[in-house]
Amino acid sequence: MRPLKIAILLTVACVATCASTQAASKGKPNILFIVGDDMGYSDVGFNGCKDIPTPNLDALAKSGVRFTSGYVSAPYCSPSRSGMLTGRYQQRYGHEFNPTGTQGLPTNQVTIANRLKNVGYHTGLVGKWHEGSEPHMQPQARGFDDFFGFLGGSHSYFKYNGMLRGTQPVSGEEYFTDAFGREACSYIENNKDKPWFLYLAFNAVHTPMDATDDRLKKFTSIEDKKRRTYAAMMYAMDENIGRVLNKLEETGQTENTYVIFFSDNGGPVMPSTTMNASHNTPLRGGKRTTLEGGIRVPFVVSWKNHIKPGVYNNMAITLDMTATALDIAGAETKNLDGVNLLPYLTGDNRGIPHGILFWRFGDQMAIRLGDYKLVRYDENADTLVGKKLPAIGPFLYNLKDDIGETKDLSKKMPGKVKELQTKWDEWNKTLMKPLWWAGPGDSDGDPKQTQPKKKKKKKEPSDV
Ligand SMILES: [Ca+2]
Repeated sequence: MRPLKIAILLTVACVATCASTQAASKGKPNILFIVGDDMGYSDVGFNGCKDIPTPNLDALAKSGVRFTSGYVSAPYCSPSRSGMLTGRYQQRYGHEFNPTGTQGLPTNQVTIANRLKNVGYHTGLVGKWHEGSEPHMQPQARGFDDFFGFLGGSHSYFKYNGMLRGTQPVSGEEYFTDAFGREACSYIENNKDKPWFLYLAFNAVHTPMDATDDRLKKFTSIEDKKRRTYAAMMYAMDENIGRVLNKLEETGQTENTYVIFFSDNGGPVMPSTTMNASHNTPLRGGKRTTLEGGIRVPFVVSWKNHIKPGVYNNMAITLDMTATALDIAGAETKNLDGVNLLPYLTGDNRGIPHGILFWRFGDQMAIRLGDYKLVRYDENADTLVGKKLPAIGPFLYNLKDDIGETKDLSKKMPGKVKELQTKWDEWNKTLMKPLWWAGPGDSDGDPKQTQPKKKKKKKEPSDV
């Protein structure tokens, strides 16, 4: 075939494809996922926080639905974010623990970015990835058109070593949380004429405890230095969420944007975790446990004029946020564990999204059936010895009467224990063995360990 003819055919094919993509994407809502890192359950105003103002998050919650039983699928960073990205329980594909070295979100899984891109969305990630640092596992190999951020699980908020735009290093001096807010605003402005998906993945308020002086000065009344720094870090994230929501308003996109917010796990309050002075009150336990403090998180869905503002008390999980987004975008929804929440929030469906939810994290487990929860958890949550201990239990709690998991009912209600254990065992049979295990020094994303192509030279501390 002659070159001119090939060129004409290619042009015709491209025009046809572009036209079909444009037609498929016309009128679709934008999708904005905002994720906080290691936030305490009660460290936002809408969950009762008194010493740290979060006016912008509170406004977001007020504009939409605040969930009182909103859960993540894992009690720490990478697997929790992985479940959200695929809309599936991450133990189904072996991603039960944080990756190190060449590990990452298995490439046989499709992400929400892949699925949305297939129906004409422009896709972007700003912030923390933590799903693999190898070239074939980086954001732009997993469905994201744009990427600005870092690949590991945590990072200094001031040092740009490891910050990337696409695959290229970026230098700068701006505080990371501000840089992420600015980048998110640019993304929203630049893509206003087409449907877009933005995963705004803050590393705030994960360690290291880095804050700007101007914000620290606002919290001199907080005596505990770590809590003061945490407050300044939270305030910075809240400010930047405000900038992003304002940008939606300025560009006339608020009514056409489905927004969600959650923290990727509960506040780390147990020695040997990345303790940041967060509070999970009234929940017990925290990050790295299957107690409520590890898995029940601040959780908001907002879509102006589509979702009536309110409070939702039935169980939901982050996998649902993904399923909802895919459904409203007209994207493929096969093989998901999440369900579309919209019919439940609008009242079109008077049932409940989930009668039952499950967790597995090594030898820890949990199942919630209605108000009852059966749980095995790391004994370090009780002993606070500062190292992982074998899981103890099972214990049975009625969360309706006992949200703090203080009154074990397992001896009084052996039938309920058996019922929940049997259901959990059935679910467990559908899971894979983990593709990798948490290492003895699982440092939860220490930047020294997760920089691309940088080999670990010495044992990392477990509390970074
Ligand atoms: Ca986290």
